[in-house]
Amino acid sequence: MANNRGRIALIGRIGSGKTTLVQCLSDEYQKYKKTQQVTYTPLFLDTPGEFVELPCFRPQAINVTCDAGLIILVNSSTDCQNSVPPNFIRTYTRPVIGVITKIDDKQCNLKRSYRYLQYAGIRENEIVPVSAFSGVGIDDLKILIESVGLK
Ligand SMILES: Nc1nc2c(ncn2[C@@H]2O[C@H](COP(=O)(O)OP(=O)(O)O)[C@@H](O)[C@H]2O)c(=O)[nH]1
Ligand SMILES: [Mg+2]
Repeated sequence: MANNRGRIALIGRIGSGKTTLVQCLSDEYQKYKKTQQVTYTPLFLDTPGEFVELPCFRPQAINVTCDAGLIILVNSSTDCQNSVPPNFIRTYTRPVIGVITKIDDKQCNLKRSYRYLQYAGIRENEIVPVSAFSGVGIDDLKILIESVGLK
């Protein structure tokens, strides 16, 4: 079984921007591809949105990501639905940070995203709003990732 200590795992609803964020952080070409399975790269562990959206898959989500060095819970600022239960991140013994995506979008609602991520148990100062399209916030995210470190 692969050891994920050196990887950053991304979880979040379908379409929240996890794969695009991985590509952006990896400076890869942004090309849309639905994640049907858990995808491993040397630094990232990208998961399908079904993992947090469907309660029956949630144990799977925790299983494959619990030994990651860092977990990023992704929330789209355009998403008016939440499927992450209260204090979900308390299940993890590793650091978890929150990322709010798509802040370039007209439908962006930052306040709602902060509320959802804080409801999941993430502290306000461990949440970064970003746009993978414009690049806004990506440097702040890199700084937060480095300050938290891969534990
Ligand atoms: N406006 C905007 N759209 C984004 C951004 N990041 C991702 N998207 C779009 O959101 C959709 C879902 O992105 P994807 O990365 O596949 O989400 P995933 O299901 O969480 O992996 C795609 O159409 C992306 O182009 C962003 O920063 N801004
Ligand atoms: Mg994906």
